[in-house]
Parts: sequence; C-alpha cells; structure tokens
Amino acid sequence: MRLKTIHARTMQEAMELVREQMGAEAIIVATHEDEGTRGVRVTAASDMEDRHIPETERAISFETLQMIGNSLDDHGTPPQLTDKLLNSVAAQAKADAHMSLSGALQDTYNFMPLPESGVGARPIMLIGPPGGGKTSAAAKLAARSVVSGHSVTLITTDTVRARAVEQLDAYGSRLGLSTKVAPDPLALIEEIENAEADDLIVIDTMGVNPYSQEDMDKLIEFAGAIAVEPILVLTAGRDVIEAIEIAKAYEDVNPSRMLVTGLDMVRRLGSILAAVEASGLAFSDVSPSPNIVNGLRPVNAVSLARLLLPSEASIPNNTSSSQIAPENSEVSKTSLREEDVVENDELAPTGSN
Ligand SMILES: Nc1nc2c(ncn2[C@@H]2O[C@H](COP(=O)(O)OP(=O)(O)O)[C@@H](O)[C@H]2O)c(=O)[nH]1
Ligand SMILES: [Mg+2]
Repeated sequence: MRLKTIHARTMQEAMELVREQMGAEAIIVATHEDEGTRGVRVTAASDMEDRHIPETERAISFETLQMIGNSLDDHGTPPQLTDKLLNSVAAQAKADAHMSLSGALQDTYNFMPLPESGVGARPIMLIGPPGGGKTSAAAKLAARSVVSGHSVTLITTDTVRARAVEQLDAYGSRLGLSTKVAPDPLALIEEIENAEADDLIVIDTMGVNPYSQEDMDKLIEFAGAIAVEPILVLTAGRDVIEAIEIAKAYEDVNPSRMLVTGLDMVRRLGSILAAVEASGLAFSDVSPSPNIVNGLRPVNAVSLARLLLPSEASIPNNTSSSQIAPENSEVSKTSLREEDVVENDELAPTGSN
C-alpha cells in the first residue's frame, strides 16, 4: 500500500505510530487535526519512490483522500472506521473520489437489497425498537411488490401497541391486501403456511426495547418459530455508540440485514456506517421518506458513496446536480436527488402510530 492513514490522540502519537507501522522512511504527506476531542489523522506514504510519481499518475491524490476523510468526519464516522475506509480507498486503483469510496464501501460492507418477489425468498420479518419505522417499512415493501406485479401476504404479530393492527391494515387495504394477525408464534406459523407459494411474506412485529430481555425473548419466540429472515429496522441519526449497541442487542434474533429509515431527517450517516460495520449486518434498503409508495430504495456501494460525499465530488458528469440539501450544508447530504422525492403520495402516512 502506498498510502496509509493513521488516527491518534496527538500529533506526536500519530508520528510514532507511523514510524512503528510503516518504518522510519515513511513520509507524512498530509495531516488533519480534528476540532474537539477527535484527535489527529495523518496520511503517510511508505514508498520513497512515491514522491517522484507525478500527482496525476497516482491512484488517488492526497487531496482527494483528505476530502473523503473530511466528508466521513463531517458525517460523524468514528475515527477508527474512517481510517479503515481511507486505507481501503488508498488501496483502490481509482483516481476518482466517488469511485474509490464506492470500492472501499464495497470491500467493507455487504449490500443485499430485499426482494420484490416471494419466489425463493424466506418470509421477511421486520424487527427493531419502537418507532423505528417497522410498520411503515412493511407497507413500503408490500407496496413495492404490489406495484411491480407480485403477490404479497402481510402479517403482523404486533398486538401489543394500541391500534398497531389498524395502522398496518390501513396501509394494506389501500394496496388491496388484508392484514393477517398472528398474536402468538403458532398463529404465525399458520399464517405463513396459509400464504400462496409465490407470495412475498412481510411480517411486522411489536417494537422491542433492545435492553429488555423480556421483550427480546418474546421476539425470539416469534422469529424462532419458523424459518424467517429477520431484518433490523433502525432510524438514522442516533449517537454512534448508541446505534452500535442497539444493533448488537438484536444479535440473538439473528438478523441478516439492516433497513435504515428516516434518511430524509438526518444530515449525518456516521452512526449507521458504524452500526452496520460493528454488527456485521448487510445493508438492505434505505427509506428516504415517510411515504409508502416509492418510499424505499435499495442501497449499494455506489449510491452510499454518493450519500457520503459532497455533491460536487460525487455526481458523475452526466447526472443532474440538483439536490434537496441546503446549499450551505457542510455535509453532503446528498441525501436525495429531486427525482427521488415522492410527492402527492396517495398512501401518505395515516399518523396512527
Ligand atoms: N420522515 C420519515 N418518517 C418515517 C420514515 N419511516 C417511518 N416514518 C414515520 O415514523 C413514525 C413511526 O413509524 P412506524 O412505522 O409506526 O414505526 P414502528 O413503531 O417501528 O412500527 C411514523 O410516523 C412514520 O410515518 C422515514 O423514512 N422518514
Ligand atoms: Mg409498528
């Protein structure tokens, strides 16, 4: 590797780490001091010859690497994860910021969007803390499948929250679906077995306090009753450590992927990057809107890189630069291009939650 970034508490500590990890001949090519308590990051080149390679012929320029690092910092990404991503960026044989960050994200994360058709798919069980967007996500998944011509069975196990069944049924009935209610694991098995073979089965569940063993045990009973695929539904924008701990708290339910909601309400994705990495889940889809129709987007390394970088760095030449982020936003907030925003949604949220 020609470039390496190292994070440390002080510049002296960073220099020592560079010498220790890369040898006495390593050259510091860039330093970045974080305000507050986040310490310093140095970028070093270990190959003396590197200095003589013209900037344009290097895989990635120091300035581009710095810019990507600053963007990740602006998103509140934990320093160790930023370092990991930057070292992967430096190892990509691509000069373009967007392409090299995409490559690093591809190497760091798994991306597994949820299916539209039930053929060959396990029933999808949406799990997570209360208010995370599970019921909305169930309706969004159902709507996506119905719109693309697939059949859906919608089930809820949430007989705990007041009007939870009505909430899902309000969405489902407008899609022409009747919501099945499974108050206990046996009823869930029965409803799944009653579904047509090709149906995409979407199961909404009660909100589970991640730190309540009693709540978690109840969820485990439902998730363990029959082969389902638990998907952790989390809202973006939490504190980094909180997000990591919440994601890890669901490990016993064996989720495979994370569906991130509320992207329209945040400017920083660092906590999500950290929670997905720490929990080892794959990214599935993201929700950039409360709307049910068209309220879900599959996410991949390329679109995630676009969300993380400032717009001018991430937009390929042939794409419109229109963004809904305020122009003075320091963070890319990319979030969405205008064409992604769904308006006049007939299935706007009912507010019954
Ligand atoms: N802005 C926005 N609101 C959302 C999103 N997903 C869900 N919501 C809203 O968040 C609230 C809680 O959602 P709900 O699906 O009931 O959460 P649950 O308790 O996990 O089932 C509702 O008012 C939803 O309309 C999203 O992606 N963006
Ligand atoms: Mg709900």
